[in-house]
Amino acid sequence: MSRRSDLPSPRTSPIDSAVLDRASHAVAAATRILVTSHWRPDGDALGSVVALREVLRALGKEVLAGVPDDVPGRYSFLAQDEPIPHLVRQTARIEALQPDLVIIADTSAKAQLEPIWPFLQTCPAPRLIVDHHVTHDVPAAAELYDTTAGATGLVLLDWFLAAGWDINPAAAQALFVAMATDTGWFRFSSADARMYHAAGLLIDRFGVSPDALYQHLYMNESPQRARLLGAMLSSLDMHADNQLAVCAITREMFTRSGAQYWETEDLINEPMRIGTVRVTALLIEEPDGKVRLSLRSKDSIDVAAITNTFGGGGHQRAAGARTPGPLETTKAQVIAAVTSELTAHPVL
Ligand SMILES: [Mn+2]
Repeated sequence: MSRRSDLPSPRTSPIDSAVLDRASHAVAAATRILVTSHWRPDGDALGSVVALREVLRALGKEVLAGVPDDVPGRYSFLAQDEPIPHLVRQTARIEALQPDLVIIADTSAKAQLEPIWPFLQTCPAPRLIVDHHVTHDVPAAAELYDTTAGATGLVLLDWFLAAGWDINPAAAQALFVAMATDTGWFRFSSADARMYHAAGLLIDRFGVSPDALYQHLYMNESPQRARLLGAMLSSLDMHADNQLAVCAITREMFTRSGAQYWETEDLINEPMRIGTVRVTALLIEEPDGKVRLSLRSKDSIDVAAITNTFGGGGHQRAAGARTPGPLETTKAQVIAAVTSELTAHPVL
């Protein structure tokens, strides 16, 4: 393997240092800061919110950091001493704070902020956005916007280092969780050299323990979920020359396993382990009989284009839709739609 010392350091943020400085000055000028992120918060959203809370408080700022939603139980360890509040239930606290800066992390889309957007829209404080998503329709006075970053946590880490601010152990852990969860524990293509270097830095210089975090995040499931996984896998059907895996979770499986609907997160990735599989479809029967359809693709098959025909959307490799059901009808339609895409785009 050749050495590629001619390449710039993978630690380099593509954000101009003048832009980083502008964001740091916005913080320096503020005393009361509201920090928030998107609804249905994930590890990147919550990790970013917690990291900002820690770092800004260490700078002497008064900080209210919350999300417009409940925090999923798997992330509660991030903020054990002071749980992350559901901001929509805390509007009195926001009004009492009278923020002179609002920082929005891991989204810049109004639709993602919907429960809190009416408040944000009328709040006179300047807005600072830190984000890595393509959808971008929230105006801001300053923005740290880097679509090449695999996580908002990575954009934040680069900013904190550039600003020379203290990153305490809770902030370092939160940044690591943000980066690890948004890259599927450093497996997705978004886990590039810059991401691995940043993770190494958090371990080496800031004392993060990946093993403990992995256990919190991924080895912490309920027996009910394990039973649901078993039921889902026994429903596995292969189509299109074993290129399409189809699984279904019925209402009866929920009842039998005792698992909750939110515990279906990540289940769709299991059939993706099959070597011949290019697309996986998971159909989940909801309490009202409607069907939540999820599709994943390993290669060039655009599953968002397929879910669009069912009134849904998403990304090229991960998309979803809700259909009126019943389950068997949706299943037959999905098998037909995906099979025709697979046939039209054979592996070369
Ligand atoms: Mn993210």
